[in-house]
Amino acid sequence: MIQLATFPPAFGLRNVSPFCLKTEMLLTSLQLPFELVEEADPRKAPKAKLPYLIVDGEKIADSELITQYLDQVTQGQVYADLSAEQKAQGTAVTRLAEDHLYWMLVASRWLDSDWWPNVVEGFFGFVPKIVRPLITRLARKQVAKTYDLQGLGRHTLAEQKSFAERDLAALEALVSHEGYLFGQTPNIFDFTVASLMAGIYDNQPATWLTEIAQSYNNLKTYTERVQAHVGVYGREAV
Ligand SMILES: N[C@@H](CCC(=O)N[C@@H](CS)C(=O)NCC(=O)O)C(=O)O
Repeated sequence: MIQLATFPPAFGLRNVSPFCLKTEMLLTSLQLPFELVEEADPRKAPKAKLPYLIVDGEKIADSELITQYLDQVTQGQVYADLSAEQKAQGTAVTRLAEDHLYWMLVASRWLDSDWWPNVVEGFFGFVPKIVRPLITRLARKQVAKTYDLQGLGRHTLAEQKSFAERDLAALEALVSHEGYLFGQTPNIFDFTVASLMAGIYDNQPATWLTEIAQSYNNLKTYTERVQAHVGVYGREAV
């Protein structure tokens, strides 16, 4: 049985990481039997990030490499019916979502001082209480450094928000009013966008990014549509 290592629920989200949720959606849509296993400490992952897949004792890390692996073992089912142009567009959208907008989701949770206590509670419950203040401070410093190196961290918050608006407007314009990115069936690229947006829309309490995203109605209904189609939701069941 395939196992998918994901974070424990946090912030009202059953599956808190967009990369983990995307992979869960993909495995479900491919109808491959799998189980979720919780890993609270990403340092235990092969590349110190989640998700990773465990297949016959072998660990495959990184959602994109997992996607390639699943495409291979299903004889090309992941990208079936996609033209070379659609694949190229999907890859470009993935980079926008995962290498740009995603970082503002991280910053809106970790680097907003009002939101930060939720991160401590949601992500660091597994750390012994005595060392938690030290460990969380160091982890936050590391995230701030990464955000700075990425480049977004060098902008004012108002400027970061304007970058987020342009990313969201691009996604809003790309996603269809009724169907999915490339037709009437969602595929891996829809899972990429919807899993990120589910985290942005449904994390509790709202972050500054949630508030900005609320006005993108098309994106919001699309995010719901993708989750409903696959039957996999980021948020916890109510
Ligand atoms: N490129 C990786 C990104 C995975 C990733 O950034 N995971 C985050 C959670 S959303 C993580 O594990 N972060 C822990 C850390 O950086 O310490 C993928 O597609 O799997």
